[in-house]
Amino acid sequence: MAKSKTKAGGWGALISSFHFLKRESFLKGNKTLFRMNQPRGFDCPGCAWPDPKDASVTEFCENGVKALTYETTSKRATPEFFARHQVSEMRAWDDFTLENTGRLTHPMAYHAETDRYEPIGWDEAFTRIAGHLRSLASPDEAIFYTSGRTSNEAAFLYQLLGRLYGTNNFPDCSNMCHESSGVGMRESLATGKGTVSLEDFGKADAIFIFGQNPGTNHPRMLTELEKASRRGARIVSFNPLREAGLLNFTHPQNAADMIFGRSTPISTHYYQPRIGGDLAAVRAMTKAVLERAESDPALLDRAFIACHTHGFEEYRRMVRETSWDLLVDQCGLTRKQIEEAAEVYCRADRVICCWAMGLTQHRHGVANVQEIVNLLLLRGNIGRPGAGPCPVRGHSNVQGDRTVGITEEPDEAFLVRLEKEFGFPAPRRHGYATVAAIKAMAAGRARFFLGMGGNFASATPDSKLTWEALQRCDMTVHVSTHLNRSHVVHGKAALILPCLGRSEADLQAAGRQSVTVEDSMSMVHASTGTNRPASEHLKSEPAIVAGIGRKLFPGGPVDWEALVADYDRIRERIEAVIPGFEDYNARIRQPGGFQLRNPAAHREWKTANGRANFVVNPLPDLTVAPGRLRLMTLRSHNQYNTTIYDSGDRYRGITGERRVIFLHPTDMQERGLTAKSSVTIRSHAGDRRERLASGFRPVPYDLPRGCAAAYYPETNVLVGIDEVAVKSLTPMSKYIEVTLEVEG
Ligand SMILES: Nc1nc2c(c(=O)[nH]1)N[C@H]1C(S)=C(S)[C@@H](COP(=O)(O)OP(=O)(O)OC[C@H]3O[C@@H](n4cnc5c(=O)[nH]c(N)nc54)[C@H](O)[C@@H]3O)O[C@H]1N2
Ligand SMILES: Nc1nc2c(c(=O)[nH]1)N[C@H]1C(S)=C(S)[C@@H](COP(=O)(O)OP(=O)(O)OC[C@H]3O[C@@H](n4cnc5c(=O)[nH]c(N)nc54)[C@H](O)[C@@H]3O)O[C@H]1N2
Ligand SMILES: [Mo]
Repeated sequence: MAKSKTKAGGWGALISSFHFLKRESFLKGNKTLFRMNQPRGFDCPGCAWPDPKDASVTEFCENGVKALTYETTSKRATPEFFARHQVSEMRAWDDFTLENTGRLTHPMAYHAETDRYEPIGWDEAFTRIAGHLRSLASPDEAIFYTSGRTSNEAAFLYQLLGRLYGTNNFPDCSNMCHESSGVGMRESLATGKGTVSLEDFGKADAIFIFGQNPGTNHPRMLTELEKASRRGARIVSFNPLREAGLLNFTHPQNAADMIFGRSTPISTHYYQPRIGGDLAAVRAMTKAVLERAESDPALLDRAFIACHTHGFEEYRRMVRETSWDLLVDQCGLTRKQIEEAAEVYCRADRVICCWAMGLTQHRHGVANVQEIVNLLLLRGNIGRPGAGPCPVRGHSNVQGDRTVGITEEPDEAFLVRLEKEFGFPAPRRHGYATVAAIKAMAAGRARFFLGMGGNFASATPDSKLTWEALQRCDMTVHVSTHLNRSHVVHGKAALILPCLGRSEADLQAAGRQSVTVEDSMSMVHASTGTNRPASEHLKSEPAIVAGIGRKLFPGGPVDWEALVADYDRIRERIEAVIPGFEDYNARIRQPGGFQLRNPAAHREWKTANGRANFVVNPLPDLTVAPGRLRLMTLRSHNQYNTTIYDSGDRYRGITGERRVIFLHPTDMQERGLTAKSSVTIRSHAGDRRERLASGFRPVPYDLPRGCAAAYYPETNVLVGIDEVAVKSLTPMSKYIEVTLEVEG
């Protein structure tokens, strides 16, 4: 078995942090790190975990250090670099090599004759973009993608640009991420966001964590879990893998614990369901709760159910009619384990349920989320201190981007306010989400792609098809900080527009600007970069949008120049269009910012029936043909999505490689595989197209039989384009049916 770690943090985290600080030539005496997540500093460009009110000067984590050193690296991808390498050559490089060339320094345009990117002036770049957009037969032939690092200010201007132009084609990374949470919770509770805040973690008696690996992806969450564990709260993890960060934690900034090698146990209970088994597992828990309540009626919050909810009787009937055998068989846990988890749930007065990609990226991702809400509703665990649903977001401003209008399905009230504020007719037809955008480009129905951050080519499913789709476009444009796959798999014309990173000073006509972001718990706060920009030719994201806007709509209803001169003006317009941003400019100047009000957190239900809904969903069909495995694709400890910081995965005992597939030892034996074999993974999507990924080394691991895991984005070639979640259309990155073929 791979020697996975049983604890996170500690010296390993500290040593690794220093390694990255050194590797990226983080300057001596550089104070940048101490401005991260501070009231007057900038927000960590890593995850969306909130900053505590009393942030210590070292409110960062190992992976935050990686995210920051990645941005502040001394390496540069200059015009001289691009002159040395043809694009067809770079296309053969892996993702690490591409990004490791460092920060982009100049706007670059692709030249087909030389197969090279060559420098282009900003003005000329904006003119070309406007020219291409004008040449399209319909505004719906253009696609405006957003990744979740984009600030509120940039995102608001960006959606304004696209809607002025006439389309709602705003796919974003959220379509591949927490869309199932948003869709599920909106139907149940009329909010797409979690209802808990950081203080609630200090009050919960039990915290359930489904399908999330906080040790790697939200390391600062471990601080809250550590505190909760120390005061005796129960922490219950549901994860097919035993993840180090969910087992034990040593805070690298706690000197005594570091010196004496002490760690705090995190999970009091650890259950390893089969991949995709969570709906059955949670339903089995609600079945156990409902059965207990027959002899102990006080177990249910009957007053809450009666006054605040709808659909309880129907839900109870459905659960009663679902057999234990079916539930136990589908989730792969024993009835005893389920009863135990239900016991923890019933004994706790205040319960928080957290989740991330292990729940959302399934065909039944929306149902997974709704079942967790059903569980919470049974005992009134929402809208009171220490309790509630907590989808833990990914990108640092993915939630804010949605709040300020990045969505392919805008609601009517928003469009009406936008029209009134800016005096133009906004388009009504819903746009493409990510998967629809790929299909539209592949079919030639969309011919222009603009990416505001992110790495569309690597992050999306069905890589081969996605690459063909991008290459069919007349023009692809990327606003980026680093070279990535999306720049080398490009349209007939292609531009790279280099932008400032979060840690860099953003100087505009009115002086240094701050942007704002919204974290996982709806806190909106300012982020002010202070570093010298990586190159004098960089522009901020808002300035780039404004540059395009000026060329595309000269004399139009928006004074782009004035808005970008002083971001307070952008915030004034956000305030006018989006409810909840009253006194925006004043409130972000208070330390810590302000929290957007979530009615569901106050037991105000804005659903059509005015109640919180128990939603009944059928169990999915999770049978796989004999010999097949269920493969989940996940993140190593050394990557940020498609950005690979380094090979290896310390917590899972992997060094120096990424093309590994984690398997149950018996599954390996049955296939005659050893840790020295090399296998090709073949996926079996519904459309029966051939999808292969080769050169993977099997690694024996502690996970259930029939389950397998490998890293993203190397395995995105295996995700079929039509393998998406019901209702949210999120690609099923955690459930790919595969077989293995021995190579050589
Ligand atoms: N350092 C770092 N931080 C990050 C990111 C990063 O790449 N690097 N990415 C950011 C982004 S955009 C996001 S969305 C988040 C992602 O944060 P996570 O959701 O934690 O990321 P994944 O690596 O996809 O891990 C999913 C977890 O779900 C488990 N899992 C998989 N399938 C199932 C299942 O069927 N049931 C259950 N119960 N568990 C399952 C896996 O074993 C794994 O522990 O992190 C954010 N933060
Ligand atoms: N198989 C599989 N696929 C997945 C997932 C999975 O678990 N499995 N997870 C999905 C999830 S949860 C997500 S969120 C998506 C992520 O999808 P994306 O958000 O599209 O991808 P990232 O890898 O985060 O984007 C990295 C690029 O962003 C650029 N960048 C970095 N910082 C900045 C900045 O400040 N400004 C700008 N303009 N650009 C910047 C850099 O050029 C870098 O190359 O991937 C999804 N794809
Ligand atoms: Mo994400």
